[in-house]
Amino acid sequence: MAFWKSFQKFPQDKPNSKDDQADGVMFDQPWRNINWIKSEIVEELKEFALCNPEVKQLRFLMAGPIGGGKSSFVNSVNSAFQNRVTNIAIMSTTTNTSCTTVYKNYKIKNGTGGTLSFIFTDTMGLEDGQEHGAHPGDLNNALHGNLPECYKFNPLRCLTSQDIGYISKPSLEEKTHCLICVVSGNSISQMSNEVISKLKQVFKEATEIGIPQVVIMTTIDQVCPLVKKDLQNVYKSKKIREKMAVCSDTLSIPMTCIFPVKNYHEETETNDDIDVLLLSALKQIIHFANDFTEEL
Ligand SMILES: Nc1nc2c(ncn2[C@@H]2O[C@H](COP(=O)(O)OP(=O)(O)O)[C@@H](O)[C@H]2O)c(=O)[nH]1
Ligand SMILES: [Mg+2]
Repeated sequence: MAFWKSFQKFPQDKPNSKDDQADGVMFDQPWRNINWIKSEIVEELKEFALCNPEVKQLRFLMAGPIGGGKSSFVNSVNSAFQNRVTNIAIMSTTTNTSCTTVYKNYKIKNGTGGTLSFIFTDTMGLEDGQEHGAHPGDLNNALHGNLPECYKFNPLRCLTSQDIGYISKPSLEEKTHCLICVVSGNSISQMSNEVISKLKQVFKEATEIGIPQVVIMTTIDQVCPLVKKDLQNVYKSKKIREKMAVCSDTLSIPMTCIFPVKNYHEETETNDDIDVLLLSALKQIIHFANDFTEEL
C-alpha cells in the first residue's frame, strides 16, 4: 500500500459564515488544525526519538524547479530553531538563476550548541532543456545515496558507477529518507511540462524504493493577501487550498502530503507564526522519514 494511503481522509469543508460567503474567499473554520504555540512544537522536535538505531540522522533530499524556494526553506527552518534569520544555504535574488550547483548537506543547530537529528541535502533546481538544471538521474542517485557531498551537478550527464566519487555501497544514513519537493504556490500553474515530467521521474523512483514524498508549497504570502496579513488564515484561505489542489493534480501527490509555508525572504527578525508553519511541516516530514527507516 502506498505510504500515504494510511492517512486520514481529507476533512470536509465547513460551510462559510454569511460574511465569508459574501467574500467567498475564506472557510468558516480552518480545515487543518495547527497548534500555534511555537515553544511546544520546538520541544517536540528537539526530543524526537529516532526508531532505527543504525540511523542517527534522517536525510531529507530537497528537489524542485529553480526558484521554488528550496534554499530558502532550509534557511527558514534553521532560522526557526535559532530564533534569528539565518542564511546557511545561498538563496537567489531572482527565481531564474540557479545559485545551488553543488550537492550540499545542511545540519540544523538546535540553538543550544548541538545539531538536530536530521540533515537537508540541497540540490540544483530543475529547468527546461537538457543542458540546464539538475539531471533527473542525479536526483535519483541522491535518493539512493550514491552522490558524494559537494558533487558538482552536470546538467548534461549524471554520475554513474564508473565515475570517481560515486558511492556504490551507501550506508543507511547516506540514503534519502524523505524526498521534499519544493514549489512556489505562486508559480506552480506556470511550471513547464518538461520540468513537471523531470520531477515526476524523481517521484516515480522514490515511490519504487518506498521513500516518502512531500511537497512544500512556498510563497503563500504572494498567493493570498489575507494570509500575508495573518498567517493563521492559511487553512481558511480558499486560494491556498486551490493552489494546493493544483500542486496535487500537477504532481500527482495527495493533499495530505502537501504543506503550505512562508519562507523568510525579506524579514530581519523571526516570527512565531512563520516558524510554527515551517516546523509543523517539518514534524510531518520527520515522522514520514522515521517510519520509513523503521522498515529498512
Ligand atoms: N515572498 C516570498 N518569497 C520567497 C519565499 N520563498 C522563497 N522566496 C524567494 O524566491 C526566490 C528563490 O528562492 P530560493 O530559495 O533561492 O529558490 P531555490 O532555487 O529553489 O533554492 C528568492 O528570491 C527568495 O527570496 C516565500 O515563501 N515568500
Ligand atoms: Mg537553491
